[in-house]
Amino acid sequence: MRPTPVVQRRQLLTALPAALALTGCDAITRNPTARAIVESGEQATWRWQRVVGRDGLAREFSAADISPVFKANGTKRPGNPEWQRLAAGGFADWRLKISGLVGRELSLSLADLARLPQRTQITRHDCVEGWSAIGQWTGPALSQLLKAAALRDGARYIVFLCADDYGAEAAKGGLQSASRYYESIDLVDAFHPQTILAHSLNNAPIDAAHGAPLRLRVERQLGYKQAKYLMQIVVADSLAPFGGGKGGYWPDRGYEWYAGT
Ligand SMILES: Nc1nc2c(c(=O)[nH]1)N[C@H]1C(S)=C(S)[C@@H](COP(=O)(O)O)O[C@H]1N2
Ligand SMILES: [Mo]
Repeated sequence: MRPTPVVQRRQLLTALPAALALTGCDAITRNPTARAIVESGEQATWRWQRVVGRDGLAREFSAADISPVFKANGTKRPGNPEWQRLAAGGFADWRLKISGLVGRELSLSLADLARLPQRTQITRHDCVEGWSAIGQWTGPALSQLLKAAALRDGARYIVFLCADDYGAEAAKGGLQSASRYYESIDLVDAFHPQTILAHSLNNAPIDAAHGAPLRLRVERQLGYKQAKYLMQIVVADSLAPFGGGKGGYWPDRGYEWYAGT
């Protein structure tokens, strides 16, 4: 097997934010097949970024526009014991896992996420139930994390698995039970500059009602895409294996998967 040119490896490694806790990194960089996959994944990332450059931004507002009260909707406090245990510990033990079609699986604490470059944006959240609210969200761009995880060829969707079983439906347990909230977006939205994983709302850590400790903000889409209580991100080539196969809790129940505003 031809060794990877040193310069290529260096580029790959310097592209990784130093703050990220890596799992299985050594094993992957030592394995020539895995290494080739990682490198082709970077090219896929690059191609997508070129596409994203043409896309517009959602409107951003000024501090004076921030709603005095940001309504909470859907789950306001997940009932499952794992989330409650994590919340009781101030989310010190919470980790965001990134897995699936990646060259490197990641497991990130809130401190890891806070050490990355942050984006703050004041945007309007529109719920299909007929209310809107303007809030200021802060967190790292999703694109940074996906670059660090190194998407593999075939990656088409980013799937967000949440901690809550929705509403009155019986909790059957497990991140992929039918009652579990989840959402997904394509790579264009995933690499969009306003797509962030927010840990703060209006300069304070997100509270239980609004999705503690971390939620998706994908600003060109409607409220139900803004997945709260994130636990795991899966990079996938198909939505079929998740939930009812339509890419989200509400899309499985008839809502549009692409909920552009
Ligand atoms: N995990 C999870 N995410 C969710 C929901 C939910 O019930 N659970 N509700 C969705 C809907 S319909 C809306 S309008 C927004 C509400 O976010 P908010 O509570 O911060 O206003 O979150 C979305 N994301
Ligand atoms: Mo909503």
